[in-house]
Amino acid sequence: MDLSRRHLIRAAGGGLVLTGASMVSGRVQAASIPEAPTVRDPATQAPLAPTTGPDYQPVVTLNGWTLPWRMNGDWKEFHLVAEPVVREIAPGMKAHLWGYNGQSPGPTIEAVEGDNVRIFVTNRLPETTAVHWHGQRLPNGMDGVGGLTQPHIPPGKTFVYEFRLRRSGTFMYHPHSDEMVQMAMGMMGLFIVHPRDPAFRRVDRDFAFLLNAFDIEAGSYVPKVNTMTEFNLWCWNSRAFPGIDPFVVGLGDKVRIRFGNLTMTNHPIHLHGYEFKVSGTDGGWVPEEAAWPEVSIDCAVGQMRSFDFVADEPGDWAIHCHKSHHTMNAMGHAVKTYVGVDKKEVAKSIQKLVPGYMPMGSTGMGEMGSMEMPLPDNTLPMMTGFAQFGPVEMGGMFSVVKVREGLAKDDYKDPGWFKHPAGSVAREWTGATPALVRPDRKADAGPPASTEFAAVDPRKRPSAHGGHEDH
Ligand SMILES: [Cu+2]
Repeated sequence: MDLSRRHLIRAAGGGLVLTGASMVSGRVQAASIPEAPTVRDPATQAPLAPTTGPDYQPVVTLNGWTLPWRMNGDWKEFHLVAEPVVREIAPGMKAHLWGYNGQSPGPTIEAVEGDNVRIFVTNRLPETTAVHWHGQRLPNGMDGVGGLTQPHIPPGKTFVYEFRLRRSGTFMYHPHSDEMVQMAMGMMGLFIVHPRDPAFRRVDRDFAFLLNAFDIEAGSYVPKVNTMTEFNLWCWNSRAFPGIDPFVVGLGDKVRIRFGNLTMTNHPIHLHGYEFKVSGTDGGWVPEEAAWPEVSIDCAVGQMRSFDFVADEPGDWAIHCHKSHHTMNAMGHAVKTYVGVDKKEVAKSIQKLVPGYMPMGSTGMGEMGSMEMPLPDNTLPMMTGFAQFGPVEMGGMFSVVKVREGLAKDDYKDPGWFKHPAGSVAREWTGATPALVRPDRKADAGPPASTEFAAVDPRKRPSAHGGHEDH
């Protein structure tokens, strides 16, 4: 039997991905390990549409890719390679991490409820590893807990995991061997199981990412693996804004966004412009009658959530973690607050000692968003990114859901910035303004200082001449 044709997987972009040793006979193939494809490009790769078995809408892994597989009899075979990788966190910064098949996170494993999966794991790390299939129902010996359910996988060895996918849903994989170090180094991946019934809670666009965090000092490349909470890079799929790709969706599309949290703290993920419903967790589907509407969904450590909405409002809608320190890149938390402090005089004295010293933050930190400051090697500005109206002043866990009319079904290309209908953008008021400054202020006194604005006490009745009566 010529198996080779069946092992061609068609990428949605039209490209063909050849997986496995498809040029050899079935018998040899059955005894061999499938190829382990590698991707290093940090851009979001086209999803892999199914060519055998039930149809499904493939997931788009944000700044990632789906692992090709081969069929071997009744088994869907995958090959993960645990290895050191170099990951660009955002343009201008690279991290030396550990991951799978050339990338952190590893490639997304995608299959269908009822599939028999055989996953080969080769260890190219300098220490032992093991892979836990988070959320999957499986025989205990396939659970991947080093020491407890299997021997740790020594460097250079390949282990094989075999189990049947009993239910559909949003799952992940991560090490359970020197777990703290290996997850701090970026080892993790998504495991999406589609329903056997192609119509079951189907959407038009399905996105997935993992929340992860690193502590990498400016000028260095390797994460500090002992950091517990004070991370300086808050990432989605080991990328930080502006390195995170947009979620491109067509107007009217049914959209699902799935995410899992492998950081050390919770993240309230907030989407602007829509209400949505949580459709699933790593425990399974939330019955439709049990889901309530939300605009933010908090995800605890080790949890996964998927939420669904209909994209009926065009625009560039922000999606981000609502902890505002998590939409910042590397920052010094020890910096004092200078809001309201006039540092002009003291800055002059400091500049005599430290040439090039810049006083900052007297009016807030927003000035950093538009400033070109020299940075140390291999780090990211704390707040950055530009859009059509100016600096976005963000970093970390931030991206944009771009909802556009007339997109082709599988078009995930960045469509650029939203063209707002005339008159629909917030604008400067140029008409008559009610008295905001003290009535006793001279009209030709120039722009008012903050102390010259009138404090209006709503409990006091305005007097006939427009000011306020004191009692
Ligand atoms: Cu967060």
